[in-house]
Amino acid sequence: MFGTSRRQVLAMALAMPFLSDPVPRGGKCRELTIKGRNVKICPPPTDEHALVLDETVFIDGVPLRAMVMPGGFTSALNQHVVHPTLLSMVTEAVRLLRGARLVNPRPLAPVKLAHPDVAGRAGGRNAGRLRKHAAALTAAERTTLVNAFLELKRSGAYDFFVDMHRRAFDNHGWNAHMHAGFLAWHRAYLLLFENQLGTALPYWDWSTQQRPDATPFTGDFLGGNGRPGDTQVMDGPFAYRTGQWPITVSEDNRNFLRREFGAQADRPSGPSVVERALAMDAYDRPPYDSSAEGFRNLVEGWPGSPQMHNRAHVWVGGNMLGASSPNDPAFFLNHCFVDKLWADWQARHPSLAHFLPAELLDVPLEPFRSESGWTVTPRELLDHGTWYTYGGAPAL
Ligand SMILES: [Cu+2]
Repeated sequence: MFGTSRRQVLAMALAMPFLSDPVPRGGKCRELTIKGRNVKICPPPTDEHALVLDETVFIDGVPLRAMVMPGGFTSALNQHVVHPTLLSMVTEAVRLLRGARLVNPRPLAPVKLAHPDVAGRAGGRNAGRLRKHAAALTAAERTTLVNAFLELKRSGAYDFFVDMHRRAFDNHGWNAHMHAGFLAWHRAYLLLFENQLGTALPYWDWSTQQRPDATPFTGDFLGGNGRPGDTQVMDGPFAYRTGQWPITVSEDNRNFLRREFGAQADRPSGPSVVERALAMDAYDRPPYDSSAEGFRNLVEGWPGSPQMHNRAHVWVGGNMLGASSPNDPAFFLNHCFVDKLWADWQARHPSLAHFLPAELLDVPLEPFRSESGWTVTPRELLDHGTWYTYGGAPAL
């Protein structure tokens, strides 16, 4: 037997304190076998600012990108939950790989992207775009949207967006996650993406649309759940077998879209959590990370992890768990709803600061400036209405 029993793992953890310490220090690298895979765990660098752990955890010799966060760790394979120890993080990663090979792809060469028209907003390409509730799209609108996704994939631009998000996992220039910048970064990301798409993104209100076989997870839209075993999505336009949606930028060598509804969270967050978030009296508070108390952190989903945004990723499962989660078009419908919640929170609290910390308000967001020449700051993004508006839920 190659597998490691629970008792063996526990015994090893006790024998190697750095495997079970929340933030381990010192000691030598250790090797162990989990489900037949060779796992090496090295003590993280002692530099407190070295939050990204590139050379700390290895599966069959390939480094698993990981980060230290308050209360534990997170890895590129399962970015939306806190793992209390390095050992629990890597054990989960091995399980998710299901025998696939971990890979660390090189960054893709930047693709030339047209950017949103900042100066002439009123007449810009985005102004007036209506982002609808996913269930309010007509059949023709769904077809237009699906075809736009497939065309972006065919052109290579889609995979560049996946890569941009994958690299943002450990980008300290502008933190896209576990940071105050989460909402502004993703608002910019969606705008740039929508601009290439040429049509408005809809939003998936996961607080009320929780059925695994209903919008947006139908055969004429995003397709449904993955099959048992390898969790491969078999229906809809993004199934690998259609030949139109090969996964090329990923943490591992599986080239098919995967989903595993409900495997790690029984259902997405409901209306009461949404209401609690909308009632919060601050956009964000120090230390502006995954332990902060405020709207941004609750909507991102770290308190009571996973909640809201994180929980939608976790509920869908498969590709949605990792740093390259935009591989699943569901990513964009989730983030569109998260962006709408920010707009809803702003409308409910007109006198509060709509983005914090103030010193980042006028700092251009990255990598949008350096990689696509689009200079945009959180301040320029605060009024979403200059770019697009949101439609309401359809009447039942
Ligand atoms: Cu996300």
